[in-house]
Amino acid sequence: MSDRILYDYWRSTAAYRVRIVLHLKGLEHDHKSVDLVKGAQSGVGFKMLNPHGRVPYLIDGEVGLNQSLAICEYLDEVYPEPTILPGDAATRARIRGAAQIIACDVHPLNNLSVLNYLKGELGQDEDAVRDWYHHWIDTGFRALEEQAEAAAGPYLFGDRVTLADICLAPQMYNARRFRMNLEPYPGLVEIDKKLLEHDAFRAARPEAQEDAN
Ligand SMILES: N[C@@H](CCC(=O)N[C@@H](CS)C(=O)NCC(=O)O)C(=O)O
Repeated sequence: MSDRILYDYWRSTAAYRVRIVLHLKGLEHDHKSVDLVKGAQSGVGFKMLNPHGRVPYLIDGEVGLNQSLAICEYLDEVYPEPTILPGDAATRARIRGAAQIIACDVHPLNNLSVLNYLKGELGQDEDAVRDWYHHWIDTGFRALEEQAEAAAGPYLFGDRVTLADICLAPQMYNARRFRMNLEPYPGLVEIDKKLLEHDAFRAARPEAQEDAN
């Protein structure tokens, strides 16, 4: 049993980011599945740990942390090799900016509780919810496509995997899951293909998780 435990769910986009970083840095860890479909995130047990009631939540020895970007940056500071924030201050800020397009501007509008609110309280049908989902991904992907086309490759910021790629791959998974047409973003598709050849990304993908169903 490891003293590093990731509370996650196989289909959680935010937890997927943390899984990639753990594998990239070769950090041993155990998983505890929080079944979001059954509402386990709102259960007393999990909420005692994380009052925000969301995954991921990471325990690293004495340290307990929520929020995927905060966890990824914590892991990068404490276990710096290989870094996910390479380069000078300006480059690191650009990498964070690209990551935040997904993590702050796209994902919060498309997470489970938002979709349930649209369907439930606001009475929207499946087509309207899918259009909403695609719309917010499109706004983010259009901006990132420019970065992808300017990149020397194979990844968003050159030849090293960064926090931006770590946010991109899970969002591409979601876009495919919700049957989005990815033709308008050929640069992102190309980068995602390369990322999925990377061992850390393969190990972290949803279907490779024990709680996948
Ligand atoms: N900003 C948070 C978002 C966390 C989040 O929304 N997690 C989702 C799964 S991807 C969740 O736990 N949703 C449960 C719910 O909406 O009830 C992060 O990056 O960690």
